[in-house]
Amino acid sequence: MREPISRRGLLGAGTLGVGGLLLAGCDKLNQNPAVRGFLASAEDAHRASQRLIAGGALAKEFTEAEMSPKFRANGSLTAAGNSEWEQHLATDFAQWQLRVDGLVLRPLDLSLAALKGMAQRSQITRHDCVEGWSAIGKWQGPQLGPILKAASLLPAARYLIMHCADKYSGKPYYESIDLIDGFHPQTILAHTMNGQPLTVEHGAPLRLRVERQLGYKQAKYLMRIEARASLDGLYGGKGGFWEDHSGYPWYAGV
Ligand SMILES: Nc1nc2c(c(=O)[nH]1)N[C@H]1C(S)=C(S)[C@@H](COP(=O)(O)O)O[C@H]1N2
Ligand SMILES: [Mo]
Repeated sequence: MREPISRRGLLGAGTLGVGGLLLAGCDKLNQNPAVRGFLASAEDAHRASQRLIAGGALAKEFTEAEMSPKFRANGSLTAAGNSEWEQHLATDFAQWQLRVDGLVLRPLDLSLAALKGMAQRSQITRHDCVEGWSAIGKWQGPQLGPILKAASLLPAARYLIMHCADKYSGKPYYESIDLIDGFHPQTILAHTMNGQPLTVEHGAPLRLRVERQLGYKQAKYLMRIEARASLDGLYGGKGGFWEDHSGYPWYAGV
């Protein structure tokens, strides 16, 4: 199910400089006014140029034979304590819906059936946790990009907040990514892991896979994706649980 990346801008990422990439056009991204705004803003110029050098580069993908026999679970191992999530677990997530809202034209409520009915991507990737372990697993779900398109991001949207059902050490877990990762082909909402429905310990019913970043960005127990203009005023303001509480970097490139 791996898709060839055919856009010139993405293919050229290894050889073109930042200017070349902009000219060659990462077409889809540059057409998005929010991404253009992001790239144009001076305060983000440095980060933007770093991201453009990485460009549309894909995280390495592996073969079935390379999959880890055991994929450790880490962080929260359940969202029990959240009564809404507990009720959904008790009914096998039949009534569960992912909310997509914030700076969008059309807020969405997507059931698991709806997410499974969309075009699926499957990828075998390596998960790297800052605590010093890695595991190779297979993930399946719809790409986030088409979901964002369906919701139609407003021009001011620059961040996508992943709101999770669990608390870790008593505080709500959340994460955020920018639109470059939001529209990256390997950014998927995974409902299936190693060919089985996502288990509770790995984040049932749905988690983010944003494959060019470290483990703590891979938000489990997803409930809501909120498009925002800024991270200010959201929890600790640094864009994620570990960013707020331990000073881990917001962009956690592998
Ligand atoms: N909602 C939520 N997502 C989370 C965490 C968490 O505690 N809560 N821990 C993160 C960390 S640090 C890692 S390494 C991975 C672990 O994913 P796994 O349990 O599938 O191995 O989930 C990440 N996503
Ligand atoms: Mo982690």
